[in-house]
Amino acid sequence: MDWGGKRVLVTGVSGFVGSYLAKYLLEKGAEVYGLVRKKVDGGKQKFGEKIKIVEGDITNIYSITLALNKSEPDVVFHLAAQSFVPKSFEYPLDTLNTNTIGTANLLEAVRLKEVDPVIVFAGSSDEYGLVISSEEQYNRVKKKYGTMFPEPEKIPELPVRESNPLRPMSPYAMSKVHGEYLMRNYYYAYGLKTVVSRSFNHEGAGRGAMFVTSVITSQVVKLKSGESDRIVIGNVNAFRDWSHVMDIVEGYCLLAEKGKHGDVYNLGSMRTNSVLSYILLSLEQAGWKIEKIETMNGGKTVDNPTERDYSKIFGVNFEKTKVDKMMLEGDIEFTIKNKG
Ligand code: A2R
Repeated sequence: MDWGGKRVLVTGVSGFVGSYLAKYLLEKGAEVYGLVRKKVDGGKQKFGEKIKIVEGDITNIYSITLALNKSEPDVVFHLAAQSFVPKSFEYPLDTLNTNTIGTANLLEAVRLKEVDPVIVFAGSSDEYGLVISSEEQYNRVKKKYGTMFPEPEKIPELPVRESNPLRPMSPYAMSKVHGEYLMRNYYYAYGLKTVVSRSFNHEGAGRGAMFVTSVITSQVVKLKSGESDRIVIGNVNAFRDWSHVMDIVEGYCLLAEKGKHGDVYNLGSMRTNSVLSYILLSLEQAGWKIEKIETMNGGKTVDNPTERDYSKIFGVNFEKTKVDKMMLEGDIEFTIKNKG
């Protein structure tokens, strides 16, 4: 799309992705309006006067209507959300209110105002929730959750396709499923030009400090500066599909241009890596070598895995990394030696 002169409204512009997206669109010549909550001055701080800040709260339909009046957008990127999964367990109603009711407010404001922008919704791969990868896992899951979840059509349910069943496992994921269905329904019911993404993890400078990649990176920095001599982290065996944030930003722009209205698209890298592999890569990049990995809380360990086992398990080649013990559950502590 030629973004030159296009009027774009970005909700969540002060957030991690919103700031990258706004910058990208400004560079492409778009006229960018950013919805920003009153207490925040993020847009101006980051983009000077180039981005047009519109004050508003997604949970308040009147402020969204005002934002639409001011911006008269050709495209809306709807990124505003409570985006942190652990917080959603603590504050499920706030999460639903922001992510689901907030989305309904935006759609309803667009419908009532009779404007006709393309609306791109930042949904999440978390909407898939529980993905069945083996018969054994399926039997365990079925025993635990009964008929609560849709049956798999095939096992393994990999790669994760848009047609996979949605089994949201957190209030955050649930709120995004509802937001997504609202988006798609407003297309079928009212003809609004909505497009939904289910984005897999995306990372880059400026990622919130509480997200796992930032937690790891800040611990590596502390190691480098001598402030600490260890990395402590839980759940290292979770696997993620990581992209750079700019790839996802470009994906959102492609969806605005080419996405089929009322439809849904995965955005991701098609590669998965474990949190442990992320830690090891970060350490390697920073010039450290893992001498030994041991459990802190007596979790199950595997002694002396070969490098081949290691590469197979984590999908990464760590030829230079010597691992004495590999932990399978619980918190772990790394004993680390300088490379030289
Ligand atoms: O917290 P603030 O005031 O800086 O604004 C955040 C905004 N936001 C809201 N904006 C208007 N009304 C609300 N009630 C409201 N609640 C939150 O959403 C911030 O600008 C943005 C969220 O930014 P992050 O937490 O950094 O999310 P990130 O990583 O940029 O993700 C963007 C989207 C989200 O929908 C995620 O759920 C999805 O991509 O993966």
